[in-house]
Amino acid sequence: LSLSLSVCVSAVLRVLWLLSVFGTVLPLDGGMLFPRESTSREVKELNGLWDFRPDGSLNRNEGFEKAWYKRRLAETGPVIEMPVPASYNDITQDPTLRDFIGWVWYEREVFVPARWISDEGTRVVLRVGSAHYYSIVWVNGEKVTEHEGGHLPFEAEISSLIRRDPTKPCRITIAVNNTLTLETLPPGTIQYMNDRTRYPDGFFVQNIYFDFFNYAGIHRPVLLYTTPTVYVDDIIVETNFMDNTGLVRYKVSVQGAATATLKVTLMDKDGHCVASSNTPSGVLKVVDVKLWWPYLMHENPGYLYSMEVRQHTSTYEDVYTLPVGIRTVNVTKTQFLINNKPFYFHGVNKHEDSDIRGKGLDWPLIVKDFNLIKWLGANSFRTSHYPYAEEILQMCDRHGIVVIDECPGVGIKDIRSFGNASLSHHLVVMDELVRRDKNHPSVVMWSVANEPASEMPPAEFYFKTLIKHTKALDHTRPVTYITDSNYARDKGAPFVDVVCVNSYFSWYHDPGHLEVIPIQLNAQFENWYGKYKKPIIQSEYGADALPGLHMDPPMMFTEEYQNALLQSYHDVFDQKRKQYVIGELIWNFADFMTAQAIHRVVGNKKGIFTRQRQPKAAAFILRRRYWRLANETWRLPPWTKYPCSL
Ligand code: GCB
Repeated sequence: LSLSLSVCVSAVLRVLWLLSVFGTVLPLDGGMLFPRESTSREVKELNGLWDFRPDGSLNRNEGFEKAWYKRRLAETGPVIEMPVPASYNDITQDPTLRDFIGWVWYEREVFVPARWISDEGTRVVLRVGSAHYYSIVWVNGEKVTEHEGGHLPFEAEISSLIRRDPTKPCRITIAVNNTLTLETLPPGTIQYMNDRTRYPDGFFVQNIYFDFFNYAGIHRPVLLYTTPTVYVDDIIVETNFMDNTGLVRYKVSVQGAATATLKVTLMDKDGHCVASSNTPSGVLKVVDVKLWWPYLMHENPGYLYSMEVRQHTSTYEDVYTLPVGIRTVNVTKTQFLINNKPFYFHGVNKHEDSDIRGKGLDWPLIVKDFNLIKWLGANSFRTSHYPYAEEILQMCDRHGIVVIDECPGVGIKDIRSFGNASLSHHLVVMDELVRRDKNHPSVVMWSVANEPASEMPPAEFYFKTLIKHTKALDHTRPVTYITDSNYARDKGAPFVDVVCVNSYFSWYHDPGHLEVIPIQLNAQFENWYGKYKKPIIQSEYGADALPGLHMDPPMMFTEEYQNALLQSYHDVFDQKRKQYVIGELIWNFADFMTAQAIHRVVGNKKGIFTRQRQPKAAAFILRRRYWRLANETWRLPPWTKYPCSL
């Protein structure tokens, strides 16, 4: 009976899914689809060396007072060469630039292809992948846009501007300010030290409440791209399946014309059309669907179809192709289901962080990290503590690496950061994040914050509103935030779909006492589950280890201690994962830079890899475990490169 009942319930749910109106609300202007080349679109990357000038004036305002954007930056004063994308902090030998707070100015001149200028039917868009944190952009001295917040893209159409004087090269000036306030994400405060007997004139510091270096600059590619003036502005897809049939609900928005003819074609990997339509929204049915599966869960993980959207009017044609993975995500009281099968997160927490580049997008690093993730047998990561580059999510889509997508809500510790201004900004950041990442099959859950002071009274309203808003933006994915607060006092936990807990037993608490782990970790899980009856992910745990430092019996900071701590945690995970623990994410994948502090020896050393991506002993412990977990759950057949020696 219960079987036929559940079949009946799921049939009803599927029908409801088919009938439901599109739930996704996108209040922002423009869809900001990832720029891709096609027969109707061109992309011109502006990466490389830009002129750069920090505004070292006392009030950091000279650039605006003297309107540096009005002429070439080199004419305003001394400039240096600065690579884009990259953080500027570690590029020079100048400690004041490493720790600089305030406005820095970037400038680059670019020749725009003549056809882009002469063809009035071409739209030219300037796009910045991300810049930390507040950015203002001018083209030929005219302001074209400004954007608050790092980690997410922004763009401006500049067609008419560059057409004004076609003979001139196009001068792009970008001013970026890394100052954090109580109302930015992440929050911070500026503290002026006015005691002249102790500090030099004008001395101030940026206080932050998070544990990574506050890298700044233009972190992701800057580019120009074109579309026709009538263009595909956004595509939203939601996927489902019924028996062998895949269902792709889609909605296309077109800008620039009241009517346009559309052709939507879904193609498999071999380029064969599997479904098509000519309406701006609808449901495509895919017979004998190949679902999108996580790495190590299927012999063909990360299967992607291509959705070609071709729209034309009598004069314009635009073509945009979106990769589409067909999969479902559901959460029960004790499980996380992908394609209706229980999924256990065995993965890592990462950072965008590396030598010299800081947070700048770097392909060799990205590919190396994916190779390490797969070597490790990890099936997932969390974008601690901010959205990662879209290019990284595209890799996740292709490789089947599951992502918990986190917004930059890290370090919300001050009660003043729970006010209306902070909340409104946080909502906008979620709008921008969901707008950017909604179509990635790898993204299975949103995380709206990391370790906020969630026991403070205003946290209840704050997280209720934030989580509700995120669910209204995207009803297909669960929402969480990462907590380290007391289970009994946590104000936001009632609203999350999955409880994500960070804990550092025998490290920050009871340092050196590994023997407390079984009892404390067990209590942690029982308490959270007992109160909320929601599945739990151990979203962080770990210990610092200096590579090459050894002690037996283990002592803190040695490789042995990191190993022993991990193994004690694993013993408890193994009991609880049979019940309601649905994942474990090590803190951290690799060592990373932090602010200077007495508890940090040139950065955080909780990586299982060094910052240069070499393994510590713990990497091998984790590798053995992750492959065993994958094997136990899925009985990996010979198609996986299962390291037999493990
Ligand atoms: C945490 C934070 C993370 C830190 C980590 C640590 O709870 O979420 O940002 O880096 O602990 O190592 O202290």
